[in-house]
Amino acid sequence: MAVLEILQYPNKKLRARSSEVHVFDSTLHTLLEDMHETMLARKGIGLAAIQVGIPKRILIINLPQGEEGTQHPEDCLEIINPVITHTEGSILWREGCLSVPEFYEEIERHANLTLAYQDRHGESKMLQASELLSVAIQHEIDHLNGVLFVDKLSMLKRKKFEKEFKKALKSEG
Ligand code: QAP
Ligand code: CO
Repeated sequence: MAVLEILQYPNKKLRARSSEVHVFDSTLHTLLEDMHETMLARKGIGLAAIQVGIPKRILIINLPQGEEGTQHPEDCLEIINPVITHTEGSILWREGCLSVPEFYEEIERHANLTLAYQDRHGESKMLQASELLSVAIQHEIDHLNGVLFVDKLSMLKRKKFEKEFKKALKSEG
């Protein structure tokens, strides 16, 4: 088990289009486990493989549950080769991203979706998602296509992001 390095904006690798997974072996399982450890260590709820430098269509989501907001590892969704087959409605959600630390902004997403994907053994699965899970799935699938949530901002909010990013760079020295 290992905590991996998370690539941060504006790293160009985050712009890669990730490739489909065809081999469901122990190397994949180790990657999924390392991604999970990395995500929890950084206090994240979702992570795509490209964020740890692996351009494969793999993502994990572990939503907090209950009053305490505990993330139970057994609730972690491991989603491979996802395809959204149906969407409905729209929803605004204040998003963040482990690859864009300390910046949060409202993004419009589909409210509900149906997803076809494969699990760690290559078994085909479907799920229906709404609210936070729906948002998280769309955010992570964007990563598989080289898209970051800040790409979806209006021109005005994008300017705000650029300004905050440059300020953060300076204060790092
Ligand atoms: C994607 O995001 C997401 O800036 C996952 O300093 C976003 O886990 C899914 C994080 C919105 C659903 C809704 C961000 C942690 C974590 C930060 C994350 C930070 C520390 C983001
Ligand atoms: Co992200």
